[in-house]
Amino acid sequence: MTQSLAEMLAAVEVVDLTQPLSEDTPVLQLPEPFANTPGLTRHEISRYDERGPAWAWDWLEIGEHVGTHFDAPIHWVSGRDGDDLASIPVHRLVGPAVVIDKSAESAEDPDYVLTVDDVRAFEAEHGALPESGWLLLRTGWDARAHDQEAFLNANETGPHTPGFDAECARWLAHETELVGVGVETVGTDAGAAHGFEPPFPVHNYMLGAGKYGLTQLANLARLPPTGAVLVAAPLKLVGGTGSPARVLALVPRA
Ligand code: 23J
Ligand code: MN
Repeated sequence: MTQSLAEMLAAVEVVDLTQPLSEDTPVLQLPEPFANTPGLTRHEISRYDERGPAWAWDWLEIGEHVGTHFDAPIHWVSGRDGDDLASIPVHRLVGPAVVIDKSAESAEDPDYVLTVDDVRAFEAEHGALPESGWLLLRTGWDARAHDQEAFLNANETGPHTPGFDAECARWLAHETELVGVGVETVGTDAGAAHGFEPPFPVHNYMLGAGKYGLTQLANLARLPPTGAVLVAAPLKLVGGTGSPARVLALVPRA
């Protein structure tokens, strides 16, 4: 007997992949001479007071690329003719997700980068990467997300956070049917990726191929390697290059 969608949902756990967004949310720090994004600042409009006796509300000052957020193709020069946030077809915001766990490797080496061989090894065990799906890279970096310094992990030589090597980024963009990659770190590229060839290869290749990025994800440890469905909900911001997003996963109950 076929199940209704409502019956199927009853057999699903909803996992929140979103980090809390506040004034304390860590933000990216690009080196000189690049401009940086502000984090969140809230401005009070009223607090049940003479400015609005029965209501509280704020207005927000925030960069597009703050906290758990979505990178649209036009964020990068390679994707400048691609979609802005408002143009993304919504069916591409819901899709199967696989999780590759490199948390042990990343604890050992904060500059750990995923390779094509790593993805091939994952595919040999779990099957091919999903069509119209997401590759989520688990690194354990979510445990640092409450602390800007630990999260960015920078020293004299720059930030040291895990990611993807340039060839893996190119291959995921051009030789797979993925719609995007998601990470637990501050950006989809590794901390040292400004020095990769090309620089910031995940941004360059994925956004250049009309694909997407998700950053600062939480709770990837609660997802199975395969079988979850990801729902990404960025703002429908006209001309937007990115936006804070609520990201959820639907996971079949054991
Ligand atoms: C601009 C330049 C470099 C990077 C980024 C933004 C991001 O990580 C981002 O949030 O898209 S690495
Ligand atoms: Mn971004």
